[in-house]
Amino acid sequence: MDKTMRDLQFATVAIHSHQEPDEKTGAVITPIYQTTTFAQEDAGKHKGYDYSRSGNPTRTALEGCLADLEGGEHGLCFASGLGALTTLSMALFKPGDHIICGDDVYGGTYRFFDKVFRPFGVEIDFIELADLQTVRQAIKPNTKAIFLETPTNPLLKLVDIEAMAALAKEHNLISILDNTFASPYLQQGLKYGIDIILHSTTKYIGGHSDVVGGALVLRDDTYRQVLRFHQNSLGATPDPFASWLTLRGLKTLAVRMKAHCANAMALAEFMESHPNVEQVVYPGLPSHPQHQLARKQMNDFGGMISVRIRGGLDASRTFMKSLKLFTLAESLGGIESLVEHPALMTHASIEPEVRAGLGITDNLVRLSVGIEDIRDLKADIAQALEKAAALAKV
Ligand code: P1T
Repeated sequence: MDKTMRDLQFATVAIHSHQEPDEKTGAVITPIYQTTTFAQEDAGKHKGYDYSRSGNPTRTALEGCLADLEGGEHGLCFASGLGALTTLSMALFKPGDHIICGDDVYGGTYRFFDKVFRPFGVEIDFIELADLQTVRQAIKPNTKAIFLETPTNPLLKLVDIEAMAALAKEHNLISILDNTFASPYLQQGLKYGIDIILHSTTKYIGGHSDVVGGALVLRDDTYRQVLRFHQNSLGATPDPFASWLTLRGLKTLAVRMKAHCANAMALAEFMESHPNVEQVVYPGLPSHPQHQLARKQMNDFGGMISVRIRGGLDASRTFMKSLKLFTLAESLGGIESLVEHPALMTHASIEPEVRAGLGITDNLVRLSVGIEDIRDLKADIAQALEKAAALAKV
């Protein structure tokens, strides 16, 4: 972490880390260095930048700020969350290696590991990470890493970060945490011993549903060189404007997360008491089986809720279509509320029998609760549940 940031609070770091006024012009906001290349004084002699795939000052500001917010040494940004995942995977694993991955992860993460990386010769096991003994038994001589999400997408299951990082350390494995759902405001895995944090910055970090991006944050120097080399060699890097938009979003992460969490908590409580809802899954509810773990490792409970609507697929479709403020769309973490159907949308690339085994049922609906006024969101959910209930009764 940048020494000057060490004693400052999260919201302050988000606004000031690596974002000093521009030395040359005094511009208060980090400029968009919209250039592909940089003049060299002599062949090979430059001011630290030679080509924007390899590095760009706007991206450097974002990478440094993210590293400080996660409490890490280095940040590396990518064109998407999957760009971060594929670069990390190509850099750290080779055919014959074995990776343990949580069984409930973003559909695109599953698809990459299962359909792209497995044929490449890397062994992957998707397993339930809640039980440490199961994970222990899955470790083989060629196991190289444990990859986890917490809270998971879409079932909002929790993984004990500290226990998983300790287990990885004990067996000399790399621990990688996809922190997209929580964001560094709610959860910082590096302090629990995780080696590498992954983000889809498309979500809470960007926060406005207007820029796709990804990031890795490293606890220390161990993987810096190999990851920087692959970041440049594979080329899945963000352009200067994407970096700038993400940095702009990041500045307000603290205030946005507070509002997301407050709204989600209120909606989760409201839906849990509604007769047309079969189950509400939200880490902030005492009914969540890992509520205590959430209290331990998260500062608050996040903006994502999964809910099972009474009446099956038809009632769920009616519910989603009847919502007026929640837009039916993939993605999450923006200021506006979204609703989506994991089985038909974000997790459709997972085989139906695997999905069913996980509990991604046809009546499971995922809400990304935005920061609109809670009274409007509640009214919207109430009227859509009434419509779904009317259908369920027919
Ligand atoms: O979309 P991209 O920026 O490439 O990030 C992929 C990704 C990685 N990790 C998690 C936990 C994610 O949720 C995602 C993307 N997720 C969605 C698009 C979604 O609607 O769930």
